[in-house]
Amino acid sequence: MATSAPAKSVDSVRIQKRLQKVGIPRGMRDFVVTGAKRVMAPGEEERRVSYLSKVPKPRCVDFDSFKKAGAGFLDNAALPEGEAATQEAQALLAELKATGQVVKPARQRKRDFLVRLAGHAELLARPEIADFVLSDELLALASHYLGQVPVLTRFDMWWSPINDKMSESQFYHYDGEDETQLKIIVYLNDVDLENGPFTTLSAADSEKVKSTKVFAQRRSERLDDERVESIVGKDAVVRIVGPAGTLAACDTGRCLHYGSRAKSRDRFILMAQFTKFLCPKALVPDWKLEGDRRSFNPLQKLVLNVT
Ligand SMILES: O=C(O)CCC(=O)C(=O)O
Repeated sequence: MATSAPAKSVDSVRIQKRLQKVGIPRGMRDFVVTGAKRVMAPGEEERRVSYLSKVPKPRCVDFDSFKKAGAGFLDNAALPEGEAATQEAQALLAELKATGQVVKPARQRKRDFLVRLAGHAELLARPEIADFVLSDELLALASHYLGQVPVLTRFDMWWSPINDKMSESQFYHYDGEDETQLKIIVYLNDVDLENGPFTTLSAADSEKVKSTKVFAQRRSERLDDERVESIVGKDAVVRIVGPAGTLAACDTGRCLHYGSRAKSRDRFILMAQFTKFLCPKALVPDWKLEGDRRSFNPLQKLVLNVT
């Protein structure tokens, strides 16, 4: 596979906004963006699909069960890089706290239950963290799950301060970027039922909710617990609780999910998002990796879309 130049892409977020402004419906907008991505990088998606034959199957989940459920814990033993990444991210967090950077930005008053503390540039500059998010095992999971070598579209550290809010992503919802995508979650402190665990339904249970009148057939829909649980029952709810270092993955395009209902203590996480190359609503980011001159292998280059 040629990795001589990063695949060209389009600013899907900007195009989506412009088309929305002039009243183009969602389905048509997605069609236009996907088409534009295809034109800018002919054959790229097909190359990413065929590269899959070179990627071993993941061992950090029972793959067939995971594929069906769309969400679950990852086995730390199969992802040994997770421990060093957690420690390094905790060290970064300690630095941010010591330098007074763990503060709620004034402009983010509405969404102050989930605050971004660090982005991909700071995280990927730390080898222990990059080695985890670009580990063979994690990329095997994301690639086989999505049926192609995906793009790492976001990678951030998030802080969920204690809050008594109930808004936006604290309600059950699907993520809007694509109908399938994969988010990887790493807990940086212990998370129990009181400090806002990431919470999800399986893809099948989500589908049950989606097929009823409760769901208004808009992907941006937010649903309260009562309405959801009246359909699938309380036992269907999967709460990702565990000590610092807990690893989980969720297809937030297929699984209704929520989080950050932090009542007793703050929650700190790393979250990486992998999407298909032609994802209609995610950027193929222009990763700025100047600070990091380590060499990436061909699979990592594809995931980062760098040369
Ligand atoms: O705060 C959380 O745990 C949920 C975040 C979320 O909904 C998302 O990243 O899609």
